[in-house]
Amino acid sequence: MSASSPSAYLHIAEPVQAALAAGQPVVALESTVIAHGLPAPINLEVALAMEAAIRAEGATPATVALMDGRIVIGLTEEEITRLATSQGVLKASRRDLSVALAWRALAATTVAGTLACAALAGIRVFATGGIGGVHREGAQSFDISADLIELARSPLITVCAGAKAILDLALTLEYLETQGVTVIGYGTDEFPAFYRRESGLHLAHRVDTPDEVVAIARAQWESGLGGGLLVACPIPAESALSARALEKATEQALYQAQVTGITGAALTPYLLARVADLTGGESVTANRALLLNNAVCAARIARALTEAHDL
Ligand code: PSU
Ligand code: MN
Repeated sequence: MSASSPSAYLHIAEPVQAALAAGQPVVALESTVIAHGLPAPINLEVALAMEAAIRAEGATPATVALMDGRIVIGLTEEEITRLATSQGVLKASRRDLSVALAWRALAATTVAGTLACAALAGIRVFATGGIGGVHREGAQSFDISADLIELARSPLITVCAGAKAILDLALTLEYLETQGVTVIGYGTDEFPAFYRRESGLHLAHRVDTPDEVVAIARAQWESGLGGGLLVACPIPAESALSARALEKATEQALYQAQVTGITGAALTPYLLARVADLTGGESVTANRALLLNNAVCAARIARALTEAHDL
């Protein structure tokens, strides 16, 4: 077998290619949130609204997925619709990427999968909702999302609203530290808890502007240190949910997962669906608000990055 160019497996859509070549801002978006994280039909609406929010900020969105044997960077509206409305879409973390390519499967990329693919395309900024993390009782189950390793590995700035309380947030932060991931609070001193602005967990570093994020990213990359940065941006105050309803739903979802015997890659989508059901429409509205907020924040960082320097 002759060595083949990685570009045979990589399709960068024309608008994304043009923006990258011109040094214009690009924001990568994941697709597991579309296929497995949000219920239909709001999944499609939110995916398109995130792209529109990024364009309104003067950046180019690049939603990532695997289809027809290729990594696609910058899905068309038709391709996003296919992902949002198809049954049996694979959930691709880093370990699944090569298999999905070989099988020519339709696969949505997680944070880890998206980071790995976006890095191949040279994209530097990525917006998601919540990252995966260390599951509760992860010390026994070893269920630690590959997101945490990929955040350390890929040279991107990931903007998230923290992680959901279905996870052990304290262990998640410990593990990010172990992996050497720089975690920065954006306008906050605490690690945000997705639907809620606070978790009670203090962060070592805080910034309040896109330029400050860019200064840190440049220091990290131009010094040769490399790796990724996690920017934790709390949900807007007016969209945040109260603690009590969430705790009950989370406990119940975790209990149901345990008695049903759900583990591995299926666990996060199962818990997300149960919590969404148990909290009703309210949690989905909050989810939408934080995703759009992160898209805007990421677009502003991407803009500041291209204005600062060509990296
Ligand atoms: N958390 C959410 N919504 C999501 C996810 C996490 O609130 O949609 C998705 C992301 O794509 C994340 C993935 O990368 O779940 C983590 O899955 P796992 O725990 O299996 O690594
Ligand atoms: Mn897992």
